[in-house]
Order: sequence, then C-alpha cells, then structure tokens
Amino acid sequence: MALINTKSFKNLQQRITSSAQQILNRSLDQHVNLAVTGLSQSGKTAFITSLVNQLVNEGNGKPLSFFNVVHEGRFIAAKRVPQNNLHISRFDYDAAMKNFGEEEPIWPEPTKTISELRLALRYSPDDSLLKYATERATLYLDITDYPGEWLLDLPMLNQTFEQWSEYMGQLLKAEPRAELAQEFLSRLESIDPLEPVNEELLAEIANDYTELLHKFRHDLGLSVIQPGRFILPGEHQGAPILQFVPYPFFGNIEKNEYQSAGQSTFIGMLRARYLEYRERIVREFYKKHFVKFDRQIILADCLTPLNNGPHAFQDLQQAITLIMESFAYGKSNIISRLFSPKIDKLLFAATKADHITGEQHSNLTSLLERVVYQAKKQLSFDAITMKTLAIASVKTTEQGKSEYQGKPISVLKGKRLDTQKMITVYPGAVPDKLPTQDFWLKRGFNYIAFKPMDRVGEHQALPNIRLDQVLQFLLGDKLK
Ligand SMILES: Nc1nc2c(ncn2[C@@H]2O[C@H](COP(=O)(O)OP(=O)(O)OP(=O)(O)O)[C@@H](O)[C@H]2O)c(=O)[nH]1
Ligand SMILES: [Mg+2]
Repeated sequence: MALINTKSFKNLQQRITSSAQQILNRSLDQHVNLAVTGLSQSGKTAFITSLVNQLVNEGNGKPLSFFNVVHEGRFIAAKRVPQNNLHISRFDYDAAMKNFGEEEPIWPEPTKTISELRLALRYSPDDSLLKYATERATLYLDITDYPGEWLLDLPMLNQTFEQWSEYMGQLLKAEPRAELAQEFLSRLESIDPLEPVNEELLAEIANDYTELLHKFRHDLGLSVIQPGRFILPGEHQGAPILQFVPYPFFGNIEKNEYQSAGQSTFIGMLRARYLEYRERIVREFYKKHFVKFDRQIILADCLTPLNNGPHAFQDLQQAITLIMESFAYGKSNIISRLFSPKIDKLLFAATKADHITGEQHSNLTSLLERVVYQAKKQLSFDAITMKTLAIASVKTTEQGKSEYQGKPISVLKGKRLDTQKMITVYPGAVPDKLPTQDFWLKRGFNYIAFKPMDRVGEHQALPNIRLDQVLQFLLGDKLK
C-alpha cells in the first residue's frame, strides 16, 4: 500500500476543494437575455446606455435604492465583456457616453438595426443554500436593442398576400393616411396587375410606398407602419426582397386569374416577394433572435403622440396592440403556435418622464396601463408577468415651484432641445385614461423636448428616474 505524507494529502485535499468550488461557481453562473425594444425614437439607445452606465458605476451618486442586490450591499461589480454573437453589431455604449460627456452634451445618434452588448455582474448570493456554497456568483447579461417596428410584422405570418393587402388598403384609404396616399393608390390602380412585370417600375412603386411610410411616421407621427423593415431595413437596404407593395384592388381581378398568375406578371411578383419577405425576414427574426429572449422591456414615448393629436395617439394604441401579439403566449395565439418563445417578464416603460412634472408621473403610468389593457382584453397572456413604469433614462430637468393665478404649481427647469435655451415651464397635465374628445379640445398641454443639461463623465452615473425599479423588476430575482 502506498503511503501519502500529511503535506501532500493536505495539498490534494485543497486541490479537490478548490476544483469542487470552481464547478459549483460555474454551475451558479447564470445567463439572462434581455431584449429592449420600442418604436423609433422611443428612447432605446438612451435607455441601454443609462442602464449599463448605472450598473458599471453602481448608480454612483444616486444609489439604486430599489435594486435589492445593491441596496443590500451584495453587488460586487459589473463589467463589459465580449459579446457572444459575433455576427450581430455591437451596441455602441462608448459613442453614446462620449456624447453625454461633451462640454455641451448631446443625445446619441439614431440607430437602425439590431445590436448587442454583454455584461458580467458579480454579486454575493443571498440564498442560504448558495451562500454556503460560494461567496460570489456571476450573472451574464446579454442586452439586445432591436426596432419595435420589426414586431409590427408578426400578423403577416398569418396573412395571405390578399388578406394583408386588404388590411393595408383599409389603413391607406382612411384618414389620416388617405390624403397622402391618394397619389400612390391611383398610380398603383392604373397598372394592369396581369401585365408582364417590369422590375424598374416595381422598384419605383416600392420606393413611392416606402417614402409614404416615412411620411406617415415622421410627418404625421403615426406608429402602425407595415412592413416594418421598409423604414428600418437593417442589412436588407435596397434588396429586391423589400421591393413590393400591398395591392388593395382585388376587386379588379378574377379570382382564378390571380391564382394562376405566375411570377412573370406584376401581381404574381408582388405575391412572391411578399411571401419571401414573410418567410425570410419576419419568420427568421423570430426564429433566430426572438425565441432566445428571456426578458423584454418595451419602451413607449406616449408624450409625442399626445402632442401630435388624436390620430397619432390612436395609432400608437393600435401599434402597441400589434406589438403585444408577440408576447401573447396563450395556446391559441399565433406566436405560441409558430414558435416557442420563453419570455417570462415584460416591462412597459413610458419614457421621457422628465418632460413632465413629478406629480404627473402616476398619470403617465396609468395612461400606458390603459393602452396595454386594451390589448390584454383581446389576447391571452399566460405565464408572463407584466409591469408598467414611467421612467427617464437620462433626466434632463429639475423640478421647482411657481405660482399661477395665485395658486402654487410645479414647474420644470431645463434646456430646450430646439433653441438650447434654459426655460422654466409647466408643460401641462397628462391624462390618466385614454384621452376623450374634451381632452383634445382643451389641449391644456405642450410637452417640450429637452437636451441633457450637465456633462456626465465615463465614471459618473447618468441622472435618471426609476431605473433602479426597472433593474429590480427585470433582474432582481436572478440576483438573489
Ligand atoms: N428628456 C429625455 N429625452 C429622452 C430620453 N430618452 C430619449 N430621449 C429623447 O428621445 C430621442 C430618441 O432617443 P433614442 O435613445 O435615440 O431612441 P431610439 O429608440 O434608440 O431611437 P432610434 O434609434 O432612432 O430607433 C433622444 O434623441 C432624446 O431627444 C430621456 O430619458 N429623457
Ligand atoms: Mg437607437
């Protein structure tokens, strides 16, 4: 029998303990895929930048009081680590922070496609079982930024070209779109659908339609834009897969003529491209990205549509209903039938809450809740926890008191985005329910856009409203 001396036995014992510890640590490492979305300009880039900034600086200056792992002193550190998916663009945190660090801070540039960033969060587990097993654990957090417009396309997976065209036709022929769409629709109707397809004409018509969608979004402030990739094409810019349009004149063709029309005809080519778009772009996004998300935050700017009037606000409501179909995991819902998504927590955040005074925040939250509630009534949401918050990723205003007609009122002080001048204003009240006609007639509000006030360095935390509550809802249970 071989004898082991005491020293080498102790060494062996230490080695076994430390590798057991390593195995345990490894098995304790967790991973969360957090997806951030919202329509263009809803505040995605500002949000992700601020969220990462709060974590790497631990809310420096203004502690993250509602984020338990920090509040309880168990948070060790967060750092950026190389992302997993090398084929996806990197979220440009440094560029955004550089903007906030300029002498005259500016907002980050608009972004047009999907991007990703990975953080490693080190913390001490609180759970009694884990606490004795290891002193530290790591949560890997993958954050994905993608345009909310891409989710507007989900219903297309369930629609034939005819059905989709009919739905688009209803939108295009009704106000507020009808006036702008008139010329496009007349040109489209003048084309014989069974004539041989002319690629150049098709590209032109698709271009007209894309321009129209941009006008709906930017001139009228509308939100329901389909196909979503037409205004945010990502890597498909200029590709023929984006060159088709809805054809809302099926009354002009015999059913059997349409069915037998081949790809060499105008209508046949529209149908073929629609199907290609549906399968290659819409379905691919859900299969490749969406099914991997664990948690989702949907950002909604409710204030700009309120400024833009009743049509814009109703359109935002409709867009949110369409977006929510992607999270309706009841058995009969399209998303559950086609994919197996695993998102278990969904946060709706009304952004830019620093554009209104503090006592209006609860109204903004209730307003968004009402919008979401409309969609909830129509769909079934099993096994998904939802919450609604009013937030500001980067707080740009200070609140003060003033007097109006002998009564004290709250006011905001900040630098206007357009004139860059300091102003003190009362922007008005936010409705706590879906706005009535009376609300629109009175128009007692004007929400003004502000620019970031003070420069914020790389190692400072960006001022914000309720990002600690966002973190607690989305990650709190993973950091116990
Ligand atoms: N006051 C204030 N304005 C904000 C805040 N977040 C975003 N904004 C404003 O909203 C604009 C759009 O913000 P982004 O973060 O770029 O929005 P986005 O959703 O990434 O926009 P796209 O990349 O174009 O889709 C900014 O340029 C700001 O003017 C905020 O927390 N407070
Ligand atoms: Mg962006």
